[in-house]
Amino acid sequence: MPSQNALRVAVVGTGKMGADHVRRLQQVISGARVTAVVDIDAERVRGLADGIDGCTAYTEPAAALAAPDVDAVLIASPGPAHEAALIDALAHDLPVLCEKPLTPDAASALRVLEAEQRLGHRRIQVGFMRRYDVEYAKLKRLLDSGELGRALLLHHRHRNLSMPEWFTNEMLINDSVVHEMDVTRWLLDQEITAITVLKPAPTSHAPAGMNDPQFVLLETEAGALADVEMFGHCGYGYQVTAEAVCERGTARIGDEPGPRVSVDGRWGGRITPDYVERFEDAYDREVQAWVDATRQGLVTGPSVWDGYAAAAVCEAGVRSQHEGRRVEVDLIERPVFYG
Ligand code: ISE
Repeated sequence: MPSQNALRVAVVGTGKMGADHVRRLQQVISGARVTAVVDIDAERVRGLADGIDGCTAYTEPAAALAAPDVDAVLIASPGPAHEAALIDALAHDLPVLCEKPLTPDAASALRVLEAEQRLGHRRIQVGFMRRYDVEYAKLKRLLDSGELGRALLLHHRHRNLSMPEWFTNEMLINDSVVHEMDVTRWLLDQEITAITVLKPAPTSHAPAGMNDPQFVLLETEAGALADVEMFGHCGYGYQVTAEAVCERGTARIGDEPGPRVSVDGRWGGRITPDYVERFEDAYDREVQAWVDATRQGLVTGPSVWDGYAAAAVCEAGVRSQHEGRRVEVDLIERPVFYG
């Protein structure tokens, strides 16, 4: 909850995710308050700022980032706007939590990677919030413990009720499957080396021209495989699951968040409608961790390297989507700076 010497945050981009982060920072997170909101939609941003004590509305990120009452930045604008805001935040040496994707392509992600290295210390955390989901975190600990042996396969399912009408085929990779790219790298501690995107006959519920669902195959440096069913218009709810197949056993998450209700001769449960609700706790934990670390002068969580590596896989994925073939991922060597 906002307090006197709380971290003063500028939220850049106040669409669905940005507005939810403003609410979160004001009402859920301790040690932070929102002092600036930025959006090209002047009316929307003024409306938001009017409801928050000591908060100024801006239509340009640069003006907010230069404001004397801003200590840190949360970027939730569309991916193509991230690079300029990130470079500007680094120029002001401001701590950043940047929603995924870091940037929409590998070249721009590389420019951010180089800018942060030039600054000489980490400042940016990338918003791969699934790492903060309780079940994903348990799966990570289980795999790291070695109890199940070496991981051989990951099966991911990523289903959305529907997609906004401006959502494109490429965004199914860049904005949606990017999560599975990150969790695959993170769960297995391996880079992804190649990707194949397959396009089965589309559902009649997808807009004309959209290949939905898509089936994505990721290959990793140690020879594990991960498959992703990406379904943007499943029509019944938001569902994200993962299963690891290892040498001595398997582990599945995301199936049944509960409660499992038995009534009237049947059993079942509720399916969340969207990611804001399904991953609400993960977002809370992610933003609280960022605020806590920032107040201690630390940077934790997914790094610009993680954002760049995912962007490189996305780029190869979009090429595979267009060319209908397996594409190898072109990744620079990991700089010592990123450990
Ligand atoms: C959205 O941008 C997200 O990040 C969600 O987690 C994902 O499930 C959805 O497909 C994306 O559009």
